[in-house]
Amino acid sequence: MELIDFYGIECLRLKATSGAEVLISRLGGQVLSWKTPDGKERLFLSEKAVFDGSRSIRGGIPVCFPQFSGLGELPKHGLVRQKLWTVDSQREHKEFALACLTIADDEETRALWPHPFRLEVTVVIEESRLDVELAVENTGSQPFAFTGALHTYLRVAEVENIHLQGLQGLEYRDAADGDAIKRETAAELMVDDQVDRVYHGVSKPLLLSDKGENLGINTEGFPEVVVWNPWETLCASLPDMARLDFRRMLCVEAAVARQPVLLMPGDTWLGRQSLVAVQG
Ligand code: TA6
Repeated sequence: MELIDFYGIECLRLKATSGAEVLISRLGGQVLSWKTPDGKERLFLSEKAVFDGSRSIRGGIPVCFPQFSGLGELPKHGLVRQKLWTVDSQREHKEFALACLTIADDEETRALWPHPFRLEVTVVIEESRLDVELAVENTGSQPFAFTGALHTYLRVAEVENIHLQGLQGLEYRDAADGDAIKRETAAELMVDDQVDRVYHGVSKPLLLSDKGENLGINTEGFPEVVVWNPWETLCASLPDMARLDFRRMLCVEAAVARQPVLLMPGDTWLGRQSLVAVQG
């Protein structure tokens, strides 16, 4: 484990003996890079990402809490993406490496959302697998409700060539079509236009195929999966993405969005996303 300076922010680099590597930013408590033992980068991080805290870092795995997207009165995707998290613990043990980052409510968060909380993000790498677990603890004396996500930006060779399996038959809210509720009919989702969908009740692993590379995507605790690609026009309007970056990324997010979680005082909620790279 080493603490390094990455574009001016403190980051934790973890390595496993397999050669797997992960880079986690204290800003946002966000994984920025995940390399499998073959040296291949699996996450998308925009070359135009901003690292000064004035906006969230575009790429990796941003943590959205206590609000997913614009589902409420708070800033989009909540309050913790631009905050400095604390490295709580880390461990490298031969074939696996693990780190825990935490953040709690402060004056700034309470001014917008009056609830005491503690979040813990645990990142584990092992061989060709990355696990990211989000724990949300209600440290106050009143219940609170939240939505949120692990807003994972996957790196793809060419988004028009990807196939995402496992969503067929599921209901989804199409945020790119006036929030219309639809049902997925395709056995494999392909992307050739803007996609912004919240799939409900996802209980089985997904498989992303990208030019002979396969990535298994599994979630626990998070009932929804969000699939997002801004496509050409929206991408061109985002100041922290290059014009053609939409071709190199696909967000497949683990989310709790449709039904907020009601968390009682002293209780902890857990959600996890696991990514497993498998040879094609
Ligand atoms: O999760 C999908 C989404 O909510 C999209 O609607 C899109 O706006 C994306 O997140 C990125 O949001 P951001 O605030 O990071 O630009």
